[in-house]
Amino acid sequence: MNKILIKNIGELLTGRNGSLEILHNKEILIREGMIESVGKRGEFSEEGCEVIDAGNSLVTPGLVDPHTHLVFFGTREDEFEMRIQGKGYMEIAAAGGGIRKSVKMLREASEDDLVEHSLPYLESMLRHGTTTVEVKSGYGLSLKDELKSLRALKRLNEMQKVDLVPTFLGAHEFPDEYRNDREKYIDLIINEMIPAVVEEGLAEFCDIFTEEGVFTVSESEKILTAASDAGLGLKLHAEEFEPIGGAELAAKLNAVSADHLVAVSDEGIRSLKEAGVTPVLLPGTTFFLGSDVYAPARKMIDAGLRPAIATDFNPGSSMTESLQIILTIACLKLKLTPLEAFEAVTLNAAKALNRSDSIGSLDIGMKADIVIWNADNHKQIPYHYGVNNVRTVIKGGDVVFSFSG
Ligand code: IZC
Ligand code: ZN
Repeated sequence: MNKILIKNIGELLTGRNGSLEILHNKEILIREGMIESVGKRGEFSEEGCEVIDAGNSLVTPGLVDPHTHLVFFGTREDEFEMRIQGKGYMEIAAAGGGIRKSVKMLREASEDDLVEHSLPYLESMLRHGTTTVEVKSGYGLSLKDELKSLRALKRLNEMQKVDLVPTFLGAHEFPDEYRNDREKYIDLIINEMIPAVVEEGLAEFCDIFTEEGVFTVSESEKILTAASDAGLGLKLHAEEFEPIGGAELAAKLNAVSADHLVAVSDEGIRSLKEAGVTPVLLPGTTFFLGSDVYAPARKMIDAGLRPAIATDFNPGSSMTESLQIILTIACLKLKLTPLEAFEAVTLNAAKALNRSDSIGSLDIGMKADIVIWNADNHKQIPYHYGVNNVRTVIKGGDVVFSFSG
């Protein structure tokens, strides 16, 4: 396989001792799709190498997006307009819009339709520097339609360059046919969906929308315990709108991540820290919902947590594939420094996916997922917003995208 030398790196971001560090005047040697060595400028021989000249610009790990709902069918721009006119997310959902509208649309699509619909979004993510993406099911809400979504995801993972981490989210909402029999839907998830998903090896994680008006904390505990017993890692949509104890539940069940956390309590923050749960913050969603109340990111950092951030890419509450705009929002609204924001989409995002040993850093032995930017330093990325700052994307040692003007 190919040997690549990335030379003339201006600023290099890489993980060291658990945090992201800035290094200068480095070069990177890649072999067999992995980082073989990181050295001083001019240290490595160019012989036998494909040489990429970074031209003194910024080089970072490929970005990791640890929370998306990418497998959907059809869009919901009408709700965007309703929100501008003053309607709330939960209000639109209660009126039959929201997730349930996406469920209606997805149920009418075939597995092939889902693959075809999702592919351009993944290609767009790659062009924006994202090399690994977590993707949830959750717009099927029946055995057949959840399996259809996860099978489409498996095919997508095999047919394009972005690495996909599949999550089963059958507990995203109660489908219309079970709205008056919650117990029965929960039984269906536990006794039919989880076993089928695990049997076919279609998911790594199980997630749930634990929220006032959706799944209660005790319903969530029942479902997540069954998922954990079946061998799935755990994630929760916790305290997006109301602090009902989703963070404490995430801690109690040793979830890998607790996501959203806009309304998390101080006690919730303490329990996440004690249990080692990674917070995944979704400031693009708060922005896109037109709210002014953001997750208390600084409080979490002060408590010793290291938050990841994600796009939450979905047709309702965050219609963007780009982690770059999310970096800008994280800096302005969560008050993360640009370096903390980059750490949140590299090291910390990899941790939220149980993949710290292979992605999110450019240490020796890590996967060669690398972005070369049209920028001198990392601060320019959240600063130069609303455009694509990517110059070159390298995935597993292959150049998979180059900006051409
Ligand atoms: O389709 O609205 N919050 N799930 C929980 C979502 C947002 C996705 C959606
Ligand atoms: Zn979500």
